[in-house]
Amino acid sequence: GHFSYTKLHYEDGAASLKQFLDHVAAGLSVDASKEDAIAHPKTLSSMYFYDDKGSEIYQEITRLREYYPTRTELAILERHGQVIANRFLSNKQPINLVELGAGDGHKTEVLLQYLIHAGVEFEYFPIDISRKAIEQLLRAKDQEWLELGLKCHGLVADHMEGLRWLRTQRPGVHNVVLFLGSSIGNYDLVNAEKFLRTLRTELSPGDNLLVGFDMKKDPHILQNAYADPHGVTARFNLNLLERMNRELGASFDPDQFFHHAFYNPGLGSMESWLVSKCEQRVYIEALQRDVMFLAYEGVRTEYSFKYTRKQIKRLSEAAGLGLVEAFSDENQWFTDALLVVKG
Ligand code: AVI
Repeated sequence: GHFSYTKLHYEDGAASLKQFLDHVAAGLSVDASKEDAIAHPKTLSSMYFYDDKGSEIYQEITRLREYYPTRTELAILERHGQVIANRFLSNKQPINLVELGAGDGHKTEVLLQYLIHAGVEFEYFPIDISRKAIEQLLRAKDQEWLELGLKCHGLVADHMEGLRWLRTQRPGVHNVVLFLGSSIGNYDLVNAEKFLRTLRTELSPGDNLLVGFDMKKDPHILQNAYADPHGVTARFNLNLLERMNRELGASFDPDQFFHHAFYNPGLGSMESWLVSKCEQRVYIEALQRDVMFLAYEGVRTEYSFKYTRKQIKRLSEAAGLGLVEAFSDENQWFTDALLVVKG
């Protein structure tokens, strides 16, 4: 391949397995026969969806007709890419285009094309914690990017580690950070603000962010996207049980659980749950103990918060960022918000 990458993150299999185990121990320790279980159900974090199998199923989700966010964001970048590129051009300085969690790079491709054609001088730095993800991205795009004359350098790193590295390697270069695909929605509102604020501390006044937000809309549309009739999202959710079987020696029978997704208008969030079909006991070898499930007891596995323009502005400002411009599709189903680090 032509493109290089730098590995900052030392992938310690034992440490990450221990982290997963501790998370599962804490999340599944709730005894549903006790009073407080109503306010505090069993939970697991959606960040554990994304093992190799889960990432593959997620890619499948993004291609579903019912899952509108990916193609809608693609349409936004096609529609507004020129304007976005011109904004960066008018700054008249070279840019680090930094992407957090690049995925298959398909959406970014559109933006890269616009930047190149507008004559913006930039280098592209995709950052991902997974070496496999960076290698795949570089391998897939190698030839194409070479022909475009693009300079690209992958970073296998934690998001913040990667930004810190860039600051030492390319001091004073204007950063434009891409955080696309509404991943910010998987944080609750407190943690979304915390995430943006942490990001801001790694950046300098005047640096930009382009952040994808899924917008509030008719819950039927959301329902169809997160409980698709093909059962792909169900497989995605149930893979978490199989991951515990694979990695923690658990004895989950995925057929004894079902995927349940719904919109919570009080929170303004989609919620995904795994619901036990019957009263059952599951042994987790790595914990050396059983976990009990009552019939129809649920484990909450995901939030996916939906935003309004006002909330995007409020969240940004609470994190010390200014909302420069919000780019949406014609239905206002999705927004890519261009933010600036305030001085
Ligand atoms: C990765 N994240 C933005 C997706 C979402 O829409 O919250 C994950 C997903 N969950 C179910 N379908 C897709």
